[in-house]
Amino acid sequence: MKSVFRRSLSALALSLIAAAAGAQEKVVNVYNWADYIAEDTIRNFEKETGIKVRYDNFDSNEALHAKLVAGRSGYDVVVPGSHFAKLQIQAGLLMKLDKSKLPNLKNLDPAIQAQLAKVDPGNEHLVDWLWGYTTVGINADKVKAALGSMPMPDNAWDLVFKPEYASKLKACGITFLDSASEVLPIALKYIGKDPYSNAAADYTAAGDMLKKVRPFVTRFAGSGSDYIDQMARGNICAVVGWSGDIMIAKNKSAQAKKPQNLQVLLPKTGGLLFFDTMAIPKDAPNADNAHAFINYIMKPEVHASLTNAVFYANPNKASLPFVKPEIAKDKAVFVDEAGLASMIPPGSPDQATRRLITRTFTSFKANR
Ligand code: N2P
Repeated sequence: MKSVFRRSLSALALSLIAAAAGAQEKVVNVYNWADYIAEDTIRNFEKETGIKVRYDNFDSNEALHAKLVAGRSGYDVVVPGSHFAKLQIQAGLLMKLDKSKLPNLKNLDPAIQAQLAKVDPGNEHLVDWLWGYTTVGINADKVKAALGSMPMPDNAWDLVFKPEYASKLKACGITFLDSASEVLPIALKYIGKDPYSNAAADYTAAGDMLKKVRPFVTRFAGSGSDYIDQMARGNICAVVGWSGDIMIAKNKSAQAKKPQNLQVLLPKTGGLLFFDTMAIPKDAPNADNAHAFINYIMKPEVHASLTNAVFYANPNKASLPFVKPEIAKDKAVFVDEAGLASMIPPGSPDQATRRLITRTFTSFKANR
């Protein structure tokens, strides 16, 4: 009896030591956009796998890109837009995925995989997290009141790019995303240029157009700023923002019983489509756990729960039965063919062009 007791005690001690050692190793460091996950995703993953998640947010593709270029970010999973991921693949900053550890890849929609294969041939590095578009969102009641007798423009981008409209909306608030790569392709297309032009003159023209509305832009905001809350509180009239974020704000305002009539518009000259992708940095300290995390996200119920929480479409065909019906049929979330055809596809300008883009945006922001 005694020796059995002793043996079980030492077994207990051993398993405690193993658990402590295991706990030290079983970590995954995830770097993602803010407001882009369900409330229970991390908790459920931790419970199912025993891997602890350290979760941080970045506020733009530019910020994430700079971190990856600098190296040793310490992250195991990052979520760049596919167009930035293309540059990161080319620069050798991302690891090839071990598909034997990603059995749930079978759940993904071949059409989305084909989209991503354009920037990642053979789908070797990237798995889509969610997708959506940068567009103009409005507080319809406030815009109507601010415009008075002026009818809504035919191209919704006029609201934020044309002084006649923007000057009227200034008082109720115009917010732009604080990211050059989000605004410039849209601005170029709006003035009739190639959204990914590499001609300096086109950037001058886009800068001139933007300069005229600069006095009416009340704020620049990144992912993780409080712009969703500000929309939900009715403090923003028009926003150049991300589709799902605008819907999150609408939903929040309804939950707070102060519903704002927020609408995601599909402007004539197009929103800017994005596919945000999970990838593993080359120097990730916990690559196995990163694979476990990516595979977990691709479970049908999990991918559906992300869409249900943040109103972005997911790439997971098998998840559709788990997506709330009102979201599954919402064309602002799962954009239809015509909507997609109107959009600016993601693009990856070369470095010299990226400098032009940044410079144009910086002087727009600084109003000089
Ligand atoms: C943040 C969503 C970011 C999408 N809530 C932009 N890639």
